[in-house]
Amino acid sequence: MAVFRYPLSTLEKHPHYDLMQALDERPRRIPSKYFYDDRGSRLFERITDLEEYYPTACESEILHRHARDILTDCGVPKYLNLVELGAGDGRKTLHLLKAARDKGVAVNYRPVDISAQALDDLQARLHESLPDLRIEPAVMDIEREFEKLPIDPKERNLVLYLGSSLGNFTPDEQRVFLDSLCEKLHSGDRLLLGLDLKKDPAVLQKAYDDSKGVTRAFNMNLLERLNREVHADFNPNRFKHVAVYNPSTGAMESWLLSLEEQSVHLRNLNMSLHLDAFEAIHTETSWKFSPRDIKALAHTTGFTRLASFTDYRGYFCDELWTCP
Ligand code: AVJ
Repeated sequence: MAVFRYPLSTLEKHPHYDLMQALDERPRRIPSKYFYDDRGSRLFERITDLEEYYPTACESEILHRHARDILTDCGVPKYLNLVELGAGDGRKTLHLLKAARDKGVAVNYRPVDISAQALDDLQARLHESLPDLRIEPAVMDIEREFEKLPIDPKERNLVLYLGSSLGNFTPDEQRVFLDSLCEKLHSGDRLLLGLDLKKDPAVLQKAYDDSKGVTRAFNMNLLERLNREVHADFNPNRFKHVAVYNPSTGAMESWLLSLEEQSVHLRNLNMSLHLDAFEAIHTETSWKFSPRDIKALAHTTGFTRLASFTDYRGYFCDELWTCP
């Protein structure tokens, strides 16, 4: 389970503690946050440009269409501390930033991301469209540095957690995360939460195994990253990208399946893996949500739902919540 608390134990402070633990579990895992090194973040941006990866287009449509409504539902404050978790390239957020400018809301935009490269790209891009924007990026692993989130106790906060990134946590982790966030926010602060809705698995399948192979490359990059970062000797050709919908959990799952029996050595971690033929390493679960799931999630974590916005196909939704 991800941490979301502080201080970390001595063991947890090891930079690859979570990775070593996960590789030792059965089924073996690589934590999903490892996708987002600089190369992985760029690959993810290419995914978001794919026709088949609908979530980004849907959420962009929602934010474009409803940016003003969202600010109205935030009470159109004079000043807004806008914290974005896992901001990535920030393209969707531009709609909200422009609406704030047009409404005279002074925004301090504080994008948080695990990739420094992604934040540099974002800053350069935003500087072109909104040269006067006040922006304070922060490189951060929100699982391990939750207490460092740049929430301002003296100002109105709007936290953005878009793209259904929450869906990469297990349901238990989702609740713990939202509980902790609600506790950290003040009465009247807002959360805009992007959630991918349950839908025909055929649509999901194409989104997570696209015809150009970008998602495959994104998944394989995990192995290449470990080769670079901890001097492992994975041979990506000996693995297969597998993306499947699990109807019993209502989630998409991504795996790296070993095509043969093999041993892999991770030199800097002092660790060897023996993989059987067709043994699979779990790399990501992308939970999908039903309207009932969403209601329950808000209810059990102490948030009040203010509004829900969806795209024309009804594939995705952005939920605006507040803490009492
Ligand atoms: C945007 C991080 C939630 O699960 O859909 C895209 C990442 N993985 N294609 C998702 C992802 C494979 C993604 N998140």
